[in-house]
Formats: sequence, structure tokens, C-alpha cells
Amino acid sequence: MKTQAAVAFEAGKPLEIVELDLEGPKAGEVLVEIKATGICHTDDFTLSGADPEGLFPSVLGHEGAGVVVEVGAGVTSVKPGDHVIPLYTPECRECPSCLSRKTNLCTAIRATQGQGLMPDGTSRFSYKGKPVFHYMGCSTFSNYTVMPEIALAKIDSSAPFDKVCYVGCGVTTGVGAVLNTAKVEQGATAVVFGLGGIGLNVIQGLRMAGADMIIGVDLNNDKKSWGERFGMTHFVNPREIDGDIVSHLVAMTRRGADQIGGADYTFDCTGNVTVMRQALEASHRGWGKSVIIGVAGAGQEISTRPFQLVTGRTWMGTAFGGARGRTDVPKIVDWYMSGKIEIDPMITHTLRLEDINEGFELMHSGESIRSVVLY
Ligand code: NAD
Ligand code: AHE
Ligand code: ZN
Repeated sequence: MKTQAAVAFEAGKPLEIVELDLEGPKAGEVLVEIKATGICHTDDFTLSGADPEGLFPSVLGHEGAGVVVEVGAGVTSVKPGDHVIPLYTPECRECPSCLSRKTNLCTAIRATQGQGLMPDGTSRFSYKGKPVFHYMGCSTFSNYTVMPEIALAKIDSSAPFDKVCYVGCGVTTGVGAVLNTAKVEQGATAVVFGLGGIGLNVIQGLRMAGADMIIGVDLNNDKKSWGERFGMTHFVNPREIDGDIVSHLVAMTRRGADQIGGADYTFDCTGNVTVMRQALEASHRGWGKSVIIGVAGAGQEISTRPFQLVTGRTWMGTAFGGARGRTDVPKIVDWYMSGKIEIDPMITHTLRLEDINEGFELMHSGESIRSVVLY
């Protein structure tokens, strides 16, 4: 069949809207009509050429929602007409990682996914007879895509596609980082670096967990009101303080008899390795947990004095907020439907596929929180 798609032909170049050929689903695969897709900073990161796994030409996009059109042989968990969210972190429930119960990082198809291919080692997309790569196993910047069955979460069919597509990455990553990865408790103090599409969801997760003090850090002052909208209690622009950001945050979080300072939990939602170090060092001596969410480019490394860890801080990371997609994503959609979490205000822009490059520009200028493309 044919599908309209925004294709990344080359790193650093705008996406091009073209008609691709799409092969139907093979055994264990599912053809999905994508109804809406968010644009995440990670799509921009890969398009920029900074992703060591970036492949071109490819169909980017990993934050979608849609409807099952056709299933391949042996598919039993979804059927045509089901509403689904594609999962870049699948959940096979059979691999050693899934069975360990210690991680959400299913390994069943990770190798081929990283090569831009379906589990059988081939692509379903082609342009003028030449293969086009899949991306993160999802490729939601195409109106139709083929997904492995284990990478689809079946969701409430009354949930609006243009909102719950965001559960496919940003919402789950931010809220999950707080609830699944850091396991934040009531009354905690927290610092969130980077108040974009992920950071605001960390803030809403912290509010759900009952954190007392939620400090947001961003270089863009417009993000102050955004953070406050979701539960942030204090805002710091590192460019507008005297001295160093770590000392500033430690001073802000000084409480109790020992007056040591430092937050119980800190989160990097920027992808900047200098910020990642600041986040670790702004966490509390003895028990602070610092969670890396941001994705850093090829060749970037993090560093700190080992003393920071010797003295009890924990440096950790999270992918997809530690969520097991087929199990957790339908629950998060239900949280949205019952009003437990908010999504609507964060979808600041909706675009047509033809205008998808505008979504990247809005992200760069800091104007958008999330842009969503509607098919
Ligand atoms: P975004 O562009 O919407 O937001 C980034 C925010 O960080 C912006 O508000 C920006 O002003 C702020 N910022 C940039 N540099 C800063 C600095 N030095 N100090 C303070 N603030 C700064 O991006 P997003 O969609 O929220 O994604 C954030 C990061 O999370 C990206 O690196 C993305 O690739 C990553 N990500 C990771 C996962 C995961 O599973 N680990 C999932 C989704 C996104
Ligand atoms: N391919 C990159 C890393 C990209 C990355 O870290 N991706 C996150 C999801 S970001 C979603 O917006 C992730 O889930 N990672 C786990 C995984 O298995 O990819 C690189 O550096 O090579
Ligand atoms: Zn993402």
C-alpha cells in the first residue's frame, strides 16, 4: 500500500513529505493507521545527526496513537479496530529482562530496532524501490506503519488520539521517572532541570507523589508559569542568579537540624551533560537520588568527583519512565480519562503533516511544549 510520510532523508535537513510504499504485516506484526503523533526532542536529536544510532533515510516519530487496520499471522492480542499506542520500549513478557521484573528494557527486538528494521531484519517502508529505515520501532511520522505485536499497547477506544499520543513518550517518561524510577515519597524535595515536554510531566508526577518543594530550573523565563501550572513551587533561571547553580539550589533546600541542603530527588530533562552533573551535585548528601532522563549526543560523557557518590548520592537513569508499555500505558491513558493527570494544556500546537517542520521550529524557539501532528 501507499502511505504519506515525513521522511528524514539526511541529517540536519528538514523532513520531506512523500508517498512511500508500505508492505503489509508479516507474522507477529500489525498494520496501524496513525491518527496523531507528538514531536519529541528525541526526534530532533536524531534528525540533527547527534544520535549514534541515527539512520537515514528513515521515518522518525515515536509518540503516536492510532487504530489497528490489519494483523499478521499469529497475532492474538490486538484486532482490527482496536485503538493502540506504539511502544518504542516493547513488552514481550518472555525475555530475560521482562522476566527479571527488574527493568522495563525488553530485549526481544532491541537489536533489529536499533538497526531501523523489523524483527525479521527487513524494512516495510520503501521509496522509489529503495528501503527506508524504521525509527525506534515506531515511525509515527507516517500515516500508516507496521509494528511488532509486542510493541502495541491497547487503549480505551474513547480516548482522544490527539491527546493520548503524548502518553507514547513524554507523559509516561516524566510521570514514570518519578513514580517508577525514583519512587518519590510524600513530603520530598525535588529539583527538575529543563521544563519542556518531559520536565513538566516530571513536575506533574511529583505533584501526584505528594512532593512538598518542587524547584524548576530553566534558562527560559517563560517556563516559570508553565511549571507553576503543574505544581512547581519555586523557579530558578541559572543565568539570573549570583554564583553557581548548585550552591544556590543547596541553599534553597537547606532544612532540618543539620542544615546540609540538597534535594531528595533531582531530574535532568535537558540532555546537557553539564546540567546532569549539576543535578547530581544538587542532590542531598547521604540519600539524594539524581535521575538522568535527557539524551546526550554521540561522544558526550558525564563526570563528577567520585566523592559525590561515596557520600551517598545515587546517579540513575530512566528510559520511558521505567514503564512496561503494554501493562502501564493503558493505565496512564485511564488516569488521563479520569482526570488524575493532565495532558491538554501541554499540547500547545496542532499541525498537519505537511507542516511538521514548523513543529521542530516551535521546539527550537521554546514556543511550544508539545506539537502534535494530526493525520
Ligand atoms: P524540550 O525541548 O521540550 O525541553 C527542554 C527544556 O530544557 C527547555 O525548556 C529548555 O529551555 C531547557 N533547557 C535547555 N538547556 C538547559 C540548561 N542548560 N539548563 C536548564 N534548562 C535548559 O525537550 P523534551 O521533549 O522535554 O525532552 C527533554 C530531554 O529528554 C531530551 O534530551 C530528550 O531527548 C529526552 N527524552 C528522554 C526520554 C527517556 O526515555 N529517557 C524520553 C523522552 C525524551
Ligand atoms: N539511540 C541513542 C539513545 C536514545 C535514547 O536514549 N533513547 C531513549 C528513549 S528517548 C525517547 O524520547 C531510550 O529508550 N533508550 C533505551 C533504548 O534501548 O534505546 C544512543 O545514544 O545510541
Ligand atoms: Zn520521546
